[in-house]
Order: sequence, then C-alpha cells, then structure tokens
Amino acid sequence: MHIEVVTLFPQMLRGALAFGVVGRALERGLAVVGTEDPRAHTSDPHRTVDDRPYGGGPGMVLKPEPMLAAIRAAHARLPAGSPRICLTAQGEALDQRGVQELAALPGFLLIAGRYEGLDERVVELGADRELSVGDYVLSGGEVPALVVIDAVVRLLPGALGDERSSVEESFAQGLLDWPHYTRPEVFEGLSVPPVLLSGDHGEVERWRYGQSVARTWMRRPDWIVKHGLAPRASRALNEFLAAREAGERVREGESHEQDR
Ligand code: 9D3
Repeated sequence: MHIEVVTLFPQMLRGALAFGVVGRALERGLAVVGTEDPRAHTSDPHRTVDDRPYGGGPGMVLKPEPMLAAIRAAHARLPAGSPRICLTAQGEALDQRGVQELAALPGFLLIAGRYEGLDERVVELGADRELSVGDYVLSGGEVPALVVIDAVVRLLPGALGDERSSVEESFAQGLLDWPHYTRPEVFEGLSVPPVLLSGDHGEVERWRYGQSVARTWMRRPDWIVKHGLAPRASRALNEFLAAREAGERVREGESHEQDR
C-alpha cells in the first residue's frame, strides 16, 4: 500500500505516524506514506502558498499553482489509477465501509488543506473525490489525513498480528463493541459481570454479542437503520429487551455504568 499526502505540515504527519499499530505497520513496510509540501512548489522569495479570497471576506485561500504542482508530483509516485482524495468538510462522510474500500487499493493520494480552504479549481482539476471525517470544524486536513491513514493501515494484513480482533469484525457488521474488563475482579466497588468468570466460552460469546447488539440499539439506533439487524442480532436484541422488561440486571442502562 502506497499513500501520499499533500500537506503544508509534513512533520505533523510524520510525527503522528511513528506510534502504535500504524508506526509498527510502517516500520514493517506494510505501507509507505510519502508527503509533498506545496511550499516546495513556489518560486517567489517568500514561498507564498496563500492569498486573499476573490469576493472579499476573512481568511486566506491556498493558491492554486503550488497545490496543483504538489498534487501532480505526489500522484506521479503512486500506482497508475490511484484516486486523488481531497479532505474537505464538504466531502462525503467517511465510514468503515469506505475505509475498507481504501484498504483494498494499491495506493491513494490525500490532499490536506489549511486556512479557509483550497481554490475550487484545485478540487476540480486535482481531485477525484472529496472526503469529510465528520460533522465538526477542524483547522485543516492533516488530522483528517491521519484519521484516514490510521483507519486504513490497521486493516492491512499483518498490521494487527494475532489480535486481528473480532471487535473489528463486529464493527464492520455495524455493531458497537462490548464492554471489556481486566483484573481486579472488584474495582472501587464495581464487580466484573459473573458470566466472564464462568469459564463457559459459549456463554461469554453470547453475552458479548448481546451487549454489542443492546449497546448499538441504545446508543446508535441510526446504525440499525443503516445496516439492518442480522437474524441472530434480532434474537439477541429481543432477549435483551425481554430481560430488561423482566427487571433483570442487564449491563446496558445500569445506573452505575462507568463507561460514558
Ligand atoms: C465557513 C468557514 N470555515 C469554517 C470556519 C469553513 C472551513 C474551512 C476550513 C471549515 C473547515 C476547514 C478545515 N477543515 C478541513 O480541512 C477538513 C475537515 C473538517 O473540518 N471537518 C471534517 N472533516 C474534514 S476533512 C478536512
């Protein structure tokens, strides 16, 4: 996998990519991340990359010439046909399905903007699609680029080693994670759900799946609309709701819940 990023702050990317799962994956050569700084594509003494917006108003706009030159230089290093993806708050929302699609590609280019944004002609000429990472305002495309790279690289074969987790798989199925516990058995008066100490792997698996489905129902009903519920999930949810109806102690919605 070869990823290139056009950014005015290459060190911001390099720094963040040195740690954890992604840092290890890059060390092992599972992916290569290159950067291209538009400032290297200026020729004036001040290496100017921004200018005032036509039509007036606050803020600055990234000049088109250095941006497009950087895009072309970075794109030339990628496998033929690699998509050029502009990170903008106006883009299509990235989700796990989109991440999986990117992870299946041999390469792609990410374009990170700063200031008020890119000259629209750069988007027209230099990008194949626009992606947003969520409905909130950030100060540039570098953190979104890191979000995309982190989410993609951890999916590459070998990135997670053995703990290629079923959590991953359940998220991909449109379910939230279940609650996790480690020692001690009682912590600040809160105990680990007894089923997890039972040694009954079948029961543990059923409990976790039920917790995932119940949490998704309670916290992200929009996901259930979006992904639907598999027959097994539907049964688990009915059991959860029946148990709650019967006044049983079920985790999700318990008053002492600590994970919010
Ligand atoms: C309306 C004036 N601007 C906000 C005060 C618009 C604006 C300009 C530049 C909003 C955001 C940005 C910088 N953001 C990104 O480059 C960005 C982004 C984001 O802000 N949110 C979610 N996804 C992304 S991807 C790139």
